[in-house]
Amino acid sequence: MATATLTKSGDIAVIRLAHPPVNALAQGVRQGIQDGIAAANADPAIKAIVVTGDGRAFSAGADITEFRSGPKPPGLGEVIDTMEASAKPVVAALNGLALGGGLEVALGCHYRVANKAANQLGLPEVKIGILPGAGGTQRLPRIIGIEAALDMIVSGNPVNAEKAAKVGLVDRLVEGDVVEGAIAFARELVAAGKGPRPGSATRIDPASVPADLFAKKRASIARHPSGPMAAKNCIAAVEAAVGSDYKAGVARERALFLELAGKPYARALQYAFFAERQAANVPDIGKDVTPRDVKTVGILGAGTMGTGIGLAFLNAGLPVTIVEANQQALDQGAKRVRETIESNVQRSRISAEEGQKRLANLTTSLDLKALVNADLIIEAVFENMALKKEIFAKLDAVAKPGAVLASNTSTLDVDEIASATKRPQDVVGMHFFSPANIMRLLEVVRGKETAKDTLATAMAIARRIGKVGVVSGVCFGFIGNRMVEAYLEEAQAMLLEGATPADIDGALEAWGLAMGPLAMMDMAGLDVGYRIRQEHKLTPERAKLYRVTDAIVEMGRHGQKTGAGYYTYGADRKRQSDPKIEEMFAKEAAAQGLSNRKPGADEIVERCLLRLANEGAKILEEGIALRASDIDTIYLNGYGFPGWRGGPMWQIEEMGLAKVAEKIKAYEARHGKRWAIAPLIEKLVASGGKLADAGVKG
Ligand code: T1G
Ligand code: NAD
Repeated sequence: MATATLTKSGDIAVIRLAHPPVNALAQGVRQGIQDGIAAANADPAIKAIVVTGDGRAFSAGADITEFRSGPKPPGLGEVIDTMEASAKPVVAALNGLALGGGLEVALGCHYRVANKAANQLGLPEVKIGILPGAGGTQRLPRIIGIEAALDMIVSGNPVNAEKAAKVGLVDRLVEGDVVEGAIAFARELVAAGKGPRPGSATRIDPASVPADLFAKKRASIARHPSGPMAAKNCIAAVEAAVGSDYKAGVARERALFLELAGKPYARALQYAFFAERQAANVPDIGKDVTPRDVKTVGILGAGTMGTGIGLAFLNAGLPVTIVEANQQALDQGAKRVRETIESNVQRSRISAEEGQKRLANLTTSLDLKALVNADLIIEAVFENMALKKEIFAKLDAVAKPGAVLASNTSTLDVDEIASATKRPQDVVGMHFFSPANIMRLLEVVRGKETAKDTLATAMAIARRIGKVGVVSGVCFGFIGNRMVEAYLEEAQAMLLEGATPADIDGALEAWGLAMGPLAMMDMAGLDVGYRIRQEHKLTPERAKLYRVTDAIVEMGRHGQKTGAGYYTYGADRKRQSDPKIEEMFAKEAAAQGLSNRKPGADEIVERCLLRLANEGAKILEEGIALRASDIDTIYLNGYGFPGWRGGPMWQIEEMGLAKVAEKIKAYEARHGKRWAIAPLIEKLVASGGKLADAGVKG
């Protein structure tokens, strides 16, 4: 149900937006506001109007699900203009988040009152590839000043109620019931004879704006997470507020909005928004499955991952016990955890009190028995099956009944690990990404015997610690790393064809990836892949592709940590091309009889992308991934894939699967069977189907 209701509290009318869960401004809500304003103005007993939201939000803005069908009248801009034109003062009572169109509604009110629950007030439209399209780019600068408004609109980041009060976005902060507070505020206005105060009425004097403000902002958005369009148009819209009257400014805002709406980058970002939320739905795990209660967390191993995972839980307020086999490793790991928390305090990211709380929540031990009370135990020891099985057998003896036993393995078979226990139903993979306290992705690996409530617990805890949980079945590398294998392999092939590491990384980074494949390998450590290749015998074709990279590792060049890998790294950690490496590839190419065809930037991007997506399609068909959008969510949150490109699966769907199939086959003809097309793509081409419909529903 989407509506806005009108009630009366004496001489004050209260309009309440009601559209659970976050009062998105669907048609019924817009109509309700418009009707409410008209009714309140028509009622002589009413002196002022309060607008608030039902439940936990004021409003999360325009209803994104309406974007595809196009909005029905009344338009939001029109509704807000009606509100602002009210002859009786309108006061927003910000009872919770107000984002996008939600904040624009509040800006259309003449005054704003908030309590602490209004912890997210912002215009995040840029994050979904558009700009505030209901007057926000014109009213916000008039109300809080051009610089603060420009920052909020271009970053899309919200402010909390206190900050909002400081910049003049909120007129009064109240404790307790915000509607009561807003009613009292409205009565004071009436008593003082203060009427409407339309935000749009102010004129921004061009002389008050720093001369280089917009130029500087433009220079700062080269790699904006929303891509090359939205932030640019946001800046232009705010610029249009300077010196102009509101009407002219809003006309410019509209034109700039229309340049973005429905365009590929915006559609990709909106798809990504829903894909992320969809990933939380596991079809056979309904609301009837209750996640287990997690109050305390145990972690095994205080290495890179164990400490990062520990921090992720401490940051979310959970008590953590880290158990190690080695005193020195334990001391070092604990030190790293403490230093990270202390540096967060020093940089004012958290208060000293919060820092103390987090530090006090950390316990360390060399004894597995310290985990007897843990509700969730995450193993992050060396990547070795025998060791992991030994540990899970021991955990089985120690952990309390019902504890969830998770492994952070990146490649090993979770079913085999579970078989070391008498409770395989309690075992699940929780594959964090490094650095685990920062990266948002968590692959939740569902074993053959993983119980539904075990899986539900892992997914719920992911959300609680601010991660995006995505379910994967068991296979080598799970979803993300299995795909990355194909991608890295293609990069090897192109190095042998004469592209330099800088050509490959440069092409992909220019296309939008945070980091190209070779720089990524240098960062992760070239020895990591080397060891995996040694353990799992490669086919002769693959071994040939990796010959130079193996030689680089054998020279002691393990990447950033040794100061050299594909690139060399100076004290500033910036990568520099190394002709020696280029020569090594050229020599090997000659030995293999390959001609130097030096693929260009477009081909580099296309081949990397198609290898990723082709492997993704295989993973989808095998049921390892539940849906194509889950695969994209993994790439957007764990692999530096830009949101405005939607993800590898979205990309090939956009290209058109028939064309994609043609290209893959052409590459197969040129490069051989590593390019074998995923049967699913062929099937979908034949049936005219879509990847989006290929996985599970729900
Ligand atoms: N439209 C439609 N559905 C929405 C929605 C929206 N704006 N916001 C949230 N939902 C759904 C969401 O899909 C999920 O559904 C449920 O609400 C709970 O969300 C003219 C152009 C508000 C911070 O970009 O950032 O205004 O999965 O799980 O973690 O200028 O949702 O339960 O079926 O995310 O507490 C601008 C987007 C729109 C805000 C809440 N607004 N939303 O986070 O819960 S454009 C945004 C969010 C605009 C005007 C324009 C977050 C949240 P389901 P959730 P949460
Ligand atoms: P690491 O070498 O940094 O740390 C492993 C730690 O485990 C060491 O401190 C070691 O002393 C400790 N350990 C060994 N045996 C133990 C035992 N019996 N009991 C308690 N502690 C013991 O390794 P890492 O990079 O943190 O990787 C850990 C796991 O996480 C591996 O399975 C790895 O595949 C996985 N993983 C790593 C990454 C990454 O980027 N490093 C990413 C995702 C997953």
